[in-house]
Amino acid sequence: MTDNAKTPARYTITAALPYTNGPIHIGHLAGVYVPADIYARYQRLMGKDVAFVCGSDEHGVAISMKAKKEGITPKDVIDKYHAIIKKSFADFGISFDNYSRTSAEVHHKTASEFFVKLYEQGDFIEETTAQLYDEEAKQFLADRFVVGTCPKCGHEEAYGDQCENCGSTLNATDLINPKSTITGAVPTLKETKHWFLPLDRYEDFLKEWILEGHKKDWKPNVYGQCKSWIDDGLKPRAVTRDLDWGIPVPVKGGEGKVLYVWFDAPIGYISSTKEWAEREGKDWEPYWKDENTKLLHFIGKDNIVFHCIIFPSILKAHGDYILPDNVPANEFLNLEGNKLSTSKNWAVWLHEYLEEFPDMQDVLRYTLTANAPETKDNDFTWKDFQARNNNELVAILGNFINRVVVLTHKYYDGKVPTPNEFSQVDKETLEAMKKYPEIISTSIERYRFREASQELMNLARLGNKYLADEEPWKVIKQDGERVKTIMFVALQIATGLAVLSEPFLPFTSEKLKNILAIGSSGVDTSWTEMETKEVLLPADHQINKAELLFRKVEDQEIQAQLDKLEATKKSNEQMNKEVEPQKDTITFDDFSKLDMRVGTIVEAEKMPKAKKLLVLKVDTGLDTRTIVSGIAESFTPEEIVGKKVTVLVNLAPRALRGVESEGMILMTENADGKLVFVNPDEDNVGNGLTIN
Ligand code: B3M
Ligand code: ZN
Repeated sequence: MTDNAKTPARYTITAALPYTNGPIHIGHLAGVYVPADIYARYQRLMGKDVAFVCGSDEHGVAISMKAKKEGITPKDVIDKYHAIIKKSFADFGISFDNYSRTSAEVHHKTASEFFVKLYEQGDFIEETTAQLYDEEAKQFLADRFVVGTCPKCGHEEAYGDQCENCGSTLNATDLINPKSTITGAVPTLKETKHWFLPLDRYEDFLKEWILEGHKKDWKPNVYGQCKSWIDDGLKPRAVTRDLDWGIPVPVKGGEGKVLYVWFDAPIGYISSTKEWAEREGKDWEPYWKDENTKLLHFIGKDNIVFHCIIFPSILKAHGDYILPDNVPANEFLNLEGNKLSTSKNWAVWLHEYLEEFPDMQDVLRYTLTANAPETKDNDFTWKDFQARNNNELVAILGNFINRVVVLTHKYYDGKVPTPNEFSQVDKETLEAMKKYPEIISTSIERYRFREASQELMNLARLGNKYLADEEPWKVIKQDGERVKTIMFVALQIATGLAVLSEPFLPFTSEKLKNILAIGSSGVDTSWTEMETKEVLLPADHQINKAELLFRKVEDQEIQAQLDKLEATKKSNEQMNKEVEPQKDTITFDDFSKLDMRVGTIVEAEKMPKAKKLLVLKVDTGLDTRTIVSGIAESFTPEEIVGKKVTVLVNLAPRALRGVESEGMILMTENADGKLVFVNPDEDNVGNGLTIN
């Protein structure tokens, strides 16, 4: 059934620990929690021993920043959002075996012990280096406390530890034009001691384990990212920070320093497993140390490097732990054509959804699964949500079940009828149904959840078509015996749907099992039995009354959601319109140092793998030189060749992604926020003209 050679004895399934700096939105759900939950529920149905663990990620600069912004303490921040997140996951039916938090004592202890063990084994390099420092805030600038231009892709909002645009991990000192996010100041350099994990020492191990060992079974997006980092060469990474929020560095000389959040957070999976095992009276160790355990990390694509390169290197260094068998990372989900953003409030928040659409968890689960960003970024639209609900859940699945249940009550007082001889169509329909457990299993085992959800809907389609073709409501008038057989077959399909929908639509599956009086309330049919069992729901079995599985979503409800987003858009625009304050004055002497000339763009091409950058050749009158410009999102190379532009020619050259840029093209933004060239009156000037 699966392409795994041996059957694992148990599954340790982790879902990325969300930062407690804001609530959960649909991007998190589609990328991580819904697929992880489908997988965990499925393996439990297969009778597997599963530990599905998660928890709140409560350290790191994301939390400190939120606290500063709201004028409260980091502890207030984590308590507030941990509660919101934990409740919304539970209400949404994410079936974690344990949801912990990294502020828990068990986690501080586990992470500290890990650090000490690696320290004592000599796995770290201890080094004093110059780090970015904010003189005004009197603080070192690590991680999200500093932003700057990514040296790899030119993204201007890269953090000190990572560029979320290209996924690269960075050291803060790699950033071009770094700026403090606390004060806006340009940082200075100041010496400080840290512990580094020398990732270069793990290159051979990573090559063998990932590049050779997982070429076939890891998703191409995950494998490809890993390959490019390993091919680029890995560098030592600091695993400690000069911050006041986090787990104190537990070794001599570590006073006043904390562990880097990405050192402690993945260890949170282990701590969460320990907490669970303790509560359940189990031994946690096999879940992390037994080779026969399948360890899986469900994450979003921005977390790949931490789960595939850094955490495995830490586990490897420790020596006692197993490595992940797979890291089925997803791409991103957008909302109505725009990137989801917590700070811009461009999101559908889970806790709000649950209030606005009570008892409709499965509709969101289904929409996010059917349109999951598994192989590329995808877009969530409210229209699609409505269509998935009205045209699939209501019109196909809901409609089929309703007809079966209502007719069974109408004709037989809710008792499953005894069938007569099966026709060819009956036999084919029952045979077709028996294939679904395997079809859906295969998709799930391959982490293809959208495909799996569509197969489930295909089974409902099969049932719908069967009823529409056999028309028991007509046949009843002339051939009552035939109708018994038709209804018997239809009831078998309804039972199959109750069983197979559980991982995807757990609330619906539960309701359906109650209606059919199966599961805890009566006849028992399991996923695996479905293939072999002749009869899923026996004759004479009494079912319960029909109950509404899905309701139609009306146009006004969708409009209300769209209006809400429109209001968000308006208020964001309003904020953007607020004119930036004037910068500090400069002297005339400062200004006259700028040497600006009129030039002509003679060549333009896109910088490979950089969304924003164009590489230009500009005739400045002095020479023809290369200038790298961040305008690729506003102009195509073709449309700007031949354009006259103003060039700052005496700007110190700097390398952008390995290309030396010798000057700057002057641009400005028009009232709509669109970039435009500061260009001279095109026809009347020649190259090289000095601008005064
Ligand atoms: N909290 C990052 C994120 O939410 C981080 C994941 C940790 S998983 C160990 O994207
Ligand atoms: Zn980047």
